[in-house]
Amino acid sequence: MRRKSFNLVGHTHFLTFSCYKRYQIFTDASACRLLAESLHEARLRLRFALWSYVFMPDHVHLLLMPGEDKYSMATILKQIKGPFGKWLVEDWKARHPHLLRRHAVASGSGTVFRVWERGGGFDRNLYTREHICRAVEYIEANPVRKGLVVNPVDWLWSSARARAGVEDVPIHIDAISWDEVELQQTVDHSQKRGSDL
Ligand code: NI
Repeated sequence: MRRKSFNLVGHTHFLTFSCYKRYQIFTDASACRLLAESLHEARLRLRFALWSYVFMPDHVHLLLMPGEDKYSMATILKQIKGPFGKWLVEDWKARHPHLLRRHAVASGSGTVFRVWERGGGFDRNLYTREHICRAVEYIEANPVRKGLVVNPVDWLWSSARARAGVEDVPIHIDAISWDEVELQQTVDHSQKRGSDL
């Protein structure tokens, strides 16, 4: 992680991670479906709530709330990104071997295929209504800012459609637990963070 984050109860995490060398992996619908599947399985296994997301061509934003009191963002990220990476490499081996070449990195005596940028990406703790609202807006407006669509709901791979009530969406989102968020605003965060800052 380039930015320190904290595995604190009741905190929302705003995650950003990018494709290796910013290659545009997610212009391919089957890559999007594989990431959706990986995210779905991680969500079932680790019981986090997904509040917002967008798959951009070369990066991903997620806003999630871990469901367990004891959680590790490193584990959550690994379970989302890891299976996807393996499946994508298998898929490309069969369908697009030429695409795989640019992801090949020498490792020891062999070759590994790098799908994600190294370093894990960014992880920000959010714990106020204002910051969470702003993050959702930022995430869902990303395809509009990049000129990919006119309205957020026009982008298939974001939570904007589900939020607008569209039922046929590839990934369902969870309702934001505002009660939990409000509760967090009463906690003194500077104390909890301690010397980590
Ligand atoms: Ni972005």
